Amino acid sequence: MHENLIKKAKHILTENYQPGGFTLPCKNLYPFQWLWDSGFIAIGFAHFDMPKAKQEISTLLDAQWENGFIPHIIFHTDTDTYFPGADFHRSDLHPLSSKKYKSTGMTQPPVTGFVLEEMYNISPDKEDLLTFIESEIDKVYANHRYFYQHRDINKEGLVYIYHNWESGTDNSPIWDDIWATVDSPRYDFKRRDTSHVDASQRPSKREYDHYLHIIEIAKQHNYSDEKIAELSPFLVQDPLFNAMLIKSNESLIKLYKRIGNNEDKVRQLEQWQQLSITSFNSKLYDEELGCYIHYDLRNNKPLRYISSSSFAPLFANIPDKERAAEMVNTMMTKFGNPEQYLCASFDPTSERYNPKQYWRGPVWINLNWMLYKGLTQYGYKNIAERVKQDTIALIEINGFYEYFDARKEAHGEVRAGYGGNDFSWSAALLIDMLS
Ligand code: 2M8
Repeated sequence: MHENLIKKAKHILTENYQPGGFTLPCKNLYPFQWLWDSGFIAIGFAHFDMPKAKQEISTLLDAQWENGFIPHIIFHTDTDTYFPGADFHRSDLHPLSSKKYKSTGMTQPPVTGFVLEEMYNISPDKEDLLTFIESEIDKVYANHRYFYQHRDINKEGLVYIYHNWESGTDNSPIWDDIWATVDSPRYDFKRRDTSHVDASQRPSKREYDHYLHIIEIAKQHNYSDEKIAELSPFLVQDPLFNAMLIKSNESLIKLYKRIGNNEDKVRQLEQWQQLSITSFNSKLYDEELGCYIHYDLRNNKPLRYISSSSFAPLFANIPDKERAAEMVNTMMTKFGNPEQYLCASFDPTSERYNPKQYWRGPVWINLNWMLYKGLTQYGYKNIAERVKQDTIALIEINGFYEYFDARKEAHGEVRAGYGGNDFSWSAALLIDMLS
């Protein structure tokens, strides 16, 4: 079953793999290495080419800074086909940044811990994988220590993101409330993304002004975490980001126990984990909406919107069974109309929903993959199966696009897969779902 799809998916990953030991998210559109893309890509490669899966993670972790931080883009080449590139981001401003690689000064959802566990579970050769994990795991641990030391300003076990690009869900309508409070300058710059894909499917010029403005503030302070926490107009506790950290904590605990002789680290991880889960459940759950939401630390208020990020905590085992049932009910009521594919990235009943525009509504395969795993874990077999079948259908009808229209009626004569084509994580995670 689906042999041709799997064959095509493997071909895409292999084609996007680069001599530098990493994989492009998508040719032309994203010409470097991205953090969470790399994690998902490694899971895909693990099914048919473990050396590449390992290399992907090793290259990513090789770009880690001395303080444990892992950047969101690693600029392996000098191409100027992406904006903003290395010269804009200037990672060299931070005293502890990598001397070997140029990068951004922001990060992305911390997936690396659970990716190592997924690779271990996939591998037929457990001994070999454990040796690999032993060589890399302390770097991931150092990354988590960085988060708890520098990004948890209230010491409550919840870390902040200071830029929408750190969330991975770049132009989510959730950020509109924040942009309304920021008076960013109007910059003069040349976009590159809109020369590769349709501008109406990407963020607006004004949104890019905000994106650049926050980076300028961070650069003025040499990417100091303390200064960023004090000055960034964007300072958010994101349920997707924090759920990834919690999921990865859990994986690190399991893997360290398997390796043995790491009691101190296990104890520390368990402490972080307990505080994080408790605060996550008390601070980020919205009883009335019946799901998790974002918290705006800068303006001290919850951002009460439902997005696919609201359900990611299922993947990280965060809600109890009763709460999980409420969440599933919210999801099916708002997103589960049979005329729609699961799962739109933003609440389809909201006036801010846009089914074609990037993170403002379309379905994304990485979120579907998490949802599929989370629902399965909590025993929602039928809904999990629907997420899986919808994912397969979207790719079968359109190809391996970056994101997809959630409305069934949109698929037919015209293509309703958007953004870049031959997109790596769509390929990688389909391989995993079908294996
Ligand atoms: C998108 O983000 C980049 C900036 O990081 C961009 O639009 O230029 C997002 O979808 C992000 O989640 C993803 O990691 C990246 C590469 O696929 O593209």
